[in-house]
Amino acid sequence: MLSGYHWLYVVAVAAVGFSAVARTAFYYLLRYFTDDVLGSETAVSRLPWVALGFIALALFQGGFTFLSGKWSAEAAEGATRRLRDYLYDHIQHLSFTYHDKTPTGELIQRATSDVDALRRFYADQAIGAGRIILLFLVNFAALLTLNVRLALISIILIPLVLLTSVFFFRKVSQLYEEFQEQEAKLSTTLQENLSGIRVVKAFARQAYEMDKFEGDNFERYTRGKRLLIMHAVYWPSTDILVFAQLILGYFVGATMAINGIITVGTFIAYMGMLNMIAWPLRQLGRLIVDMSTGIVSFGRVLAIIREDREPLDVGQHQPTGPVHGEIVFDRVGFHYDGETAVLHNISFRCQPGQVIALIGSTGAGKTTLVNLLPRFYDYNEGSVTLDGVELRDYPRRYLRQQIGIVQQEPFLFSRTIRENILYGVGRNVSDEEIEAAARAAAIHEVILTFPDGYSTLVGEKGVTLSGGQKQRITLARTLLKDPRILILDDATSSVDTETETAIREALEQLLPGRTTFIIAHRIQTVMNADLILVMDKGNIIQTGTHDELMAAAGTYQRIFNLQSQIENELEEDLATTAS
Ligand code: TTP
Ligand code: MG
Repeated sequence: MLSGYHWLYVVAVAAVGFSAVARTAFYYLLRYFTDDVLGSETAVSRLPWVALGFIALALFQGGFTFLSGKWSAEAAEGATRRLRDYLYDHIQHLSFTYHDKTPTGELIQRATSDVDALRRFYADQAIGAGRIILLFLVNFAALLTLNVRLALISIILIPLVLLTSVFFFRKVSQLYEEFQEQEAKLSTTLQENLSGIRVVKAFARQAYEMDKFEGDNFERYTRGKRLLIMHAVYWPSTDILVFAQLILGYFVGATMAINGIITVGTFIAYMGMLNMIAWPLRQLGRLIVDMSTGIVSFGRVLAIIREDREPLDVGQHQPTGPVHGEIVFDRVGFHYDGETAVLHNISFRCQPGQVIALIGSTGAGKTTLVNLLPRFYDYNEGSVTLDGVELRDYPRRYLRQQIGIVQQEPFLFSRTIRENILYGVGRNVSDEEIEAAARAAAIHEVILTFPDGYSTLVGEKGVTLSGGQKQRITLARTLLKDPRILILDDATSSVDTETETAIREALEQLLPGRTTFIIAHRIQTVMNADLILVMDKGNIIQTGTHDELMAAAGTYQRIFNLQSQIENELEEDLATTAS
């Protein structure tokens, strides 16, 4: 992340070095002033020059401090900007399995708060540490030129200061990690509560949610307090050590000055330099402690980066043209978690252009089955071939381009309706094509009734759509993509029977040549399919066409009878009410 910024860092540290040298030169000038100017006969005429010297040094020091701050900030902001971009990109490329098990709030926390801790590390802590080390080296070298014995006495307690820092560093790292974990938990709770706000309100569970949040928040408070107390203990404990060091140094220095071993000017300069060694080193301790937060955050960000991306373009088979759509499942088995199988022994075949319908109880594995086709997940047993080639050998990007899926839970972005419908296509599309797709999905007329038509914003800042409207827009989105293989996962479940019939008729126009999977609960939706698969508990229990399935006693026939019985009763009811 830092590549390209190394040099900026080097010059920032160099600038810090210059500013440290100016600071030390200041004490030399002070010594010269005390020893050679104050008592001399020409003092008055030399005074302005000395004053000018002090001013020049102050400007020099200030200028370089500014430059190092500017450069290190540029490097830090640049590097973290790159890191944020990279993370965003990386998170989008992680597998379905990863996203299934990682709470969104956790990812948000790591991509924001933790990245910011890293920014502070780059901007303040890394450069601050460089500054302190340089200050120490320059001042210590200067002290050595003043008096070797004094110089050595000045650092006698410094190791203790550093040891204390390391001790606190360990403590703070651990506390900070616990703190960040809890903070992530809080983000997750908040994020989930906001996405589910309608459910919360519908069940009037605000108090329960509040309790849950309060509990987590209290834990965060406790951990935050522990962390701050640890910081609070650090300062006085190192203060004592630094003061002891200063008093020791002053005492020895003063004794030497009284005995005439060093001049008064040297003693004054020595006091200044000693300060410039002792206090910054205490700051270094603090920095080391702060760095622990940067390091912990680094680890948390790295944990995401280390997750393997799901390769989009890798595949032994690199197809050139569009698929035909011949699909063969052969004894396919699949599980999500490595234990409980969700699909068992699934076998069927379909020719290009056929319509396959899946019907069956909820949780039977219908969605799971069709999710294997675009390789959202890879099957664990058996084989699936598409046009005679094992599905695993296809690059994911190709499959996802060729397969259009209307997912069971419709999701629209907070963008305009047009942008939402256009989402799946990378090419330029005319308004006529968009409208044709919307017409086929029986949503065109509805869109026209919105205030801004196709430019109406969806979601938070725009119109709130009904479930059926959303579903039909996602359908239009997939139809516009014009995929060779079309998967409709309960795509008309929230649509009334009349509209569904309209959609089905429009789809029949579009379907020729396309292999289509339709998942539905209504027999009406699936009865025209070339092949109907009846699923239960991860198994295919019946296969055939509508007529074949009706001829045999079984689940399909039972569902059909139940559904027609309900319909008949409904019609009779309506008839009696009307008469
Ligand atoms: P689904 O394949 O989602 O069942 P379904 O589509 O047939 O059901 P519905 O008609 O209600 O849409 O789920 C099959 C089983 O797999 C079910 O027990 C839940 C489990 N499952 C997971 O463990 N992880 C997942 O991501 C999904 C989608 C399902
Ligand atoms: Mg489903």
